[in-house]
Amino acid sequence: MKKIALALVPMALMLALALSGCGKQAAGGGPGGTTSSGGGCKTTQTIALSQVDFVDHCVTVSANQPVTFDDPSATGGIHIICTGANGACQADANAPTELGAPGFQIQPGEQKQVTFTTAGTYKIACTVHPAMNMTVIVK
Ligand SMILES: [Cu+2]
Repeated sequence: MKKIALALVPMALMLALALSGCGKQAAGGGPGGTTSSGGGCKTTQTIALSQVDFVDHCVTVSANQPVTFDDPSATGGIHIICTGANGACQADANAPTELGAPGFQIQPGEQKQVTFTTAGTYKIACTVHPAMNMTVIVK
């Protein structure tokens, strides 16, 4: 009887460890473990466009490196992009000149490169689609 009891103690301990280990894994895992950083903004030098919207609504880019607006031929649309909000251009002295009013037009299959030289937060809009808004954080 004593031998059986001694054998059961390590088994019970291992079972307890296994259960607590599973609990920790479940708590740590989740949908948040992607490449995004900086408060939900995706770090990238490419701003993808869809037919009527930006694919990502907040991106973090590096200053003094080209940022590419990418309008795919299959899934893109016709856009006129500028700094602003809700379909209206708003001047931003620190933004690239291409983003000043009236903005630049881009069509499916085209790419447009601009370079932000000043760190800051920029609101980007499309005058064709008033609901098309995004934020670019330049670091
Ligand atoms: Cu648009």
